[in-house]
Amino acid sequence: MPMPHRTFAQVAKRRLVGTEGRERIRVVRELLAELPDYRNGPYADLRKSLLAEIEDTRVRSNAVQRDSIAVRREGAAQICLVGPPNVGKSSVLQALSEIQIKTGDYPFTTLRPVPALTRIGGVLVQLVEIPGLIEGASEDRGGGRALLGVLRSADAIVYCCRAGADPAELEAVRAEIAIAGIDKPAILAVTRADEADPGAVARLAAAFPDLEALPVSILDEASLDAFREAVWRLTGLIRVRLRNNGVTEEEPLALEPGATVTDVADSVHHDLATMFSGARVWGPSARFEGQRVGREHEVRDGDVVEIVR
Ligand SMILES: Nc1nc2c(ncn2[C@@H]2O[C@H](COP(=O)(O)OP(=O)(O)OP(=O)(O)O)[C@@H](O)[C@H]2O)c(=O)[nH]1
Ligand SMILES: [Mg+2]
Repeated sequence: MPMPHRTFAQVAKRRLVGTEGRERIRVVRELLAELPDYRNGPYADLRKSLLAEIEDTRVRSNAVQRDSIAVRREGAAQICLVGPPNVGKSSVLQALSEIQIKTGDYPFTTLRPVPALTRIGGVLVQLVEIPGLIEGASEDRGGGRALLGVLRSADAIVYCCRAGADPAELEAVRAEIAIAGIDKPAILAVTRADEADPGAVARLAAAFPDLEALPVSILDEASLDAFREAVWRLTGLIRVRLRNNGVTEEEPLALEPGATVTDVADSVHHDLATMFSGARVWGPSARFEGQRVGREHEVRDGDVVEIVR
C-alpha cells in the first residue's frame, strides 16, 4: 500500500528543506525512486514536479557559480596575479590598492578571485588575485575551470613565486595554465623578497628564463614602485595627456599602441573625432614642442595632445 499522495508531498517538502545543489538533486532522486509508478493522477503530477525540481536546482546552482566567479572588468587593463598558495598575492594587492583583503600565513586564505584597482602613472589598472590554482585545475580540480576562465579573459599575467621557494611549485601552476591553452604576456614577481637571501631572486629568474623577474616585498616601497611600472609595461598600453587652453590634464588617457590623434579625440568624445582638424603635440612623438599634426599622426607614450578644431 503506497503512502497517500498528500502525505508523500509533505514528506518530500520536509526532506528538501535546506538542501541545495547536488545534495538537493540526490534527495529528489531518492523521492522519485520511492514514488509509486502511476502514469496518471496525483502521483504522476508529483513525479512531474519532482523532475522539474531537478532542472530548477541545476539552473540555480549554475547561476550561483557563474555569478560568484565572474570578475567585472574595470580600469584600462586587467592583470591576474597567479601562483602557488601563500606566496603573498593578497598582500601585494593590499599594498597597491585601497581594498581590505584577508591575508594569512597559511594556504588558501583567498578562495575566490579578488579584484583591486591600482593607479599606475595616473591610470587605473585592475589587478585580480587568482587563488588556489592546483594541480589538476585544468580538469576542474578545486573549481579550476572557472578560475582559469577568469585568467582567459585577462590581458596579462603576473606569476608570483616566493623568494627561496622550489620553482616546481610555480611550474605546476604554469603547467595547468598551458594545458588550458592560455598564453598571455607575463612577468615573474619574486615575492616576500625581504625574507630570502639575495641569491634567491637570481635562482628563480634562472628557473624561468622566459619571464622578466623582479623582486617584490610589501615592506619595500621601491620594489612596489618597480612592480607597478612592470605591470604597466605588461599592459602594453600608452599614456597620453590632454591639453586644453594651455592647461595639461593630470589624468592620462590609456590607449593602444599605434593610436592616432583621431583615437585621442574619439576617447574624449565621438563627435569631436568627426569634426576636428588636427592637433598640437608635445613630447616623444613631436619633432618640436607644440608641433601641429594631422588627424592620422601617431601618438607615443608620454605625449601631451591638444586637439585643434
Ligand atoms: N616578510 C614578508 N611577508 C609577506 C610578504 N608578503 C606577504 N607576506 C606574508 O605571507 C603570508 C601569506 O600572504 P598572503 O598575502 O595571504 O598570500 P596569498 O598568496 O594571498 O595566499 P593564499 O590566498 O592563501 O593563496 C602572510 O602571512 C603575509 O603577511 C612580504 O613581502 N614580506
Ligand atoms: Mg590570498
